[in-house]
Amino acid sequence: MTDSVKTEAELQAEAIETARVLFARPVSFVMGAVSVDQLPSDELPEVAFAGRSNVGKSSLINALVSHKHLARASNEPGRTRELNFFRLNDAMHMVDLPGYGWARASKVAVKKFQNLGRDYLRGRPNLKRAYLLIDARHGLKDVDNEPMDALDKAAVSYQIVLTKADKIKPAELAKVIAATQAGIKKRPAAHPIVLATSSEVGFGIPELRLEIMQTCGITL
Ligand SMILES: Nc1nc2c(ncn2[C@@H]2O[C@H](COP(=O)(O)OP(=O)(O)OP(=O)(O)O)[C@@H](O)[C@H]2O)c(=O)[nH]1
Ligand SMILES: [Mg+2]
Repeated sequence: MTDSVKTEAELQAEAIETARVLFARPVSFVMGAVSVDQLPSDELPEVAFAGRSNVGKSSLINALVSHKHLARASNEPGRTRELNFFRLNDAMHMVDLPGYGWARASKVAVKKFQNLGRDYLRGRPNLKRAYLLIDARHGLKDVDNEPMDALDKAAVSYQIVLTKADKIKPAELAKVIAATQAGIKKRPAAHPIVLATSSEVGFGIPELRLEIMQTCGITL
């Protein structure tokens, strides 16, 4: 018998493949909620994508499901103003949140959709994890402290995902990852590992799919 025990690397490759299959399953837009009284049912496990305006939240959702235009991405900051819910394989939701730190809108309008994101993050029982996106070129900025403080205070698990990794050299990326990991060390609700991605070239996307699948407890 040559029924060999699988190596760690083989198991990881299999898990990555299962996650790829999950994210190739049917995905649909459920709704855009403009208030927290309108959210869809909270029966399915859910993950949400938060971060500064223009950091690449909508693009990342599109990259995960290999669709170009499922979530509306745009160069115009403040594109996403609602909580946009997407259902994957009738098994989980992904939520595209409005961005923060966007100066070029009326203060009242900005506050309204930023409060919406904050209220959602604080009060959603089926939210398994928030992914807080940070531009790999810039790393953590002061403006990112507010959402991290709120997530720590509400004890909502979150993980930092660097975006637009294609825009910097690998050596710089390694430095930003290390600096970001150091920057969140004392944050109680932050996952210690910082992931790096590029929606443009697909870097880090298979690994993020696996993280999300495991976080939502999905098996195929
Ligand atoms: N080079 C590169 N560009 C990216 C990447 N991800 C997003 N972008 C670009 O960044 C811009 C903003 O992307 P969005 O996905 O719309 O950003 P968002 O975070 O959803 O923005 P808001 O909805 O305004 O909060 C778009 O022009 C994208 O094409 C990436 O990985 N690499
Ligand atoms: Mg968006």
